[in-house]
Amino acid sequence: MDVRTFRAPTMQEALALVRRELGPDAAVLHTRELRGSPWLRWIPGLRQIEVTAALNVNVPSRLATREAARTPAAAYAAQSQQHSSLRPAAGQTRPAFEQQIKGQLDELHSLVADLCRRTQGPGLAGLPEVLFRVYTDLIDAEVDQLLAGELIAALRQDPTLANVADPVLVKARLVRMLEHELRVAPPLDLSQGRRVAALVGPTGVGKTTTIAKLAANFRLQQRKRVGLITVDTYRIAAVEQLRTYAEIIELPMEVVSTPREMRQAVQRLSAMDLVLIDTAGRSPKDEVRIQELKTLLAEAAADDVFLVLSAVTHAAALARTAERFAEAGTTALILTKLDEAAGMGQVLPLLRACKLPLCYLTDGQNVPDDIAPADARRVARLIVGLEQR
Ligand SMILES: Nc1nc2c(ncn2[C@@H]2O[C@H](COP(=O)(O)OP(=O)(O)OP(=O)(O)O)[C@@H](O)[C@H]2O)c(=O)[nH]1
Ligand SMILES: [Mg+2]
Repeated sequence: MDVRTFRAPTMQEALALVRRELGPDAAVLHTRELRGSPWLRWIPGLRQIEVTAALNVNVPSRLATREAARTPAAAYAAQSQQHSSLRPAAGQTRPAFEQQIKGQLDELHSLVADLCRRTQGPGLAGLPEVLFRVYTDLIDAEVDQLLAGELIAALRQDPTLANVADPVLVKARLVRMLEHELRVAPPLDLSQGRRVAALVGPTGVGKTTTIAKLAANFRLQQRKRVGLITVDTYRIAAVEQLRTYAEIIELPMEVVSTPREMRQAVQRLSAMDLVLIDTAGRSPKDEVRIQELKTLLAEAAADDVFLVLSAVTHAAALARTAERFAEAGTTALILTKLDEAAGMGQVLPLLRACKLPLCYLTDGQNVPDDIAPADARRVARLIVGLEQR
């Protein structure tokens, strides 16, 4: 073993000497500062660093090679080589130690696999950039990850998109795909005779406001005779809210609280072209009150029972609500508050799965302007983000 000692005024210079004389594989065995008196060591030239180094010693070299020093990754690799001393803890047997490491690796593996599944969705590996862009836009528009993955997988199969790099063109294709899946119903048609329509749904979704919009449009623009009924007897303010609209638009209004009163009120309004029935918001969890509603509406012999849902509702809650209100005999959907929704993707599962067609859309508080008949293309464009509310 060739052990040699080098001295220089600084550590850097001493190590440079070691490297020059013994090469980059030399092992530094010891370093020390040679001090004279405390006063003398501040005098330039009197301070000395001594490095003892050797070749062919089985200890990791403390001299970073030039390659290792060049990049952070290489430096890290060189460093971790020096420190990769995974050992069993004191008292731990080798098999127990190996088992522990295996457990940690398995855990890490399942974490990474889960992360890949979440970020890629089904069938999205190696996705062309344009489809990846559309995928992330769908997620931004509140489309559920799995559903977005399914839609992208379907687009990927489409040969007409093979060389398309413009996300707008891909979205336009998606709109055509979706619009065929969305069921819409035409707006209320009074040409065939008188209609009785009720609006039901959870609290605060916009039932009363939507009734006012419909009533004002049919009365003021189409010159139809419109009558209102409210079964909202739980809160005086709710009755007053509808009465205010009735007075402004100059419409007859009835307040009912029992099935019998409902039958009588509908009869009193028999000369009307359209009777609109407002109901109190009900929690989808309240089965008793949904049954009450069913009995009341049966007495009214309603032609249309619109389920009013707010677009600012989570997909799962929309599906649950539609299912619960089906008990009351719902026939079509009205989607409100499009203007408040960040994206429209959350309504897509409902619109694809629900048997009820979408009939009206509302997008603001203004009576009577902020309402329009549902249009499948517009809804699809809103969902994929090609159109804002
Ligand atoms: N931004 C926005 N607000 C709306 C829309 N429709 C209704 N609103 C507002 O939503 C709030 C509740 O509206 P209502 O019509 O009272 O709701 P409701 O379903 O009758 O409520 P309950 O009778 O309490 O169940 C009001 O402030 C309305 O102005 C809409 O399309 N967009
Ligand atoms: Mg109301």
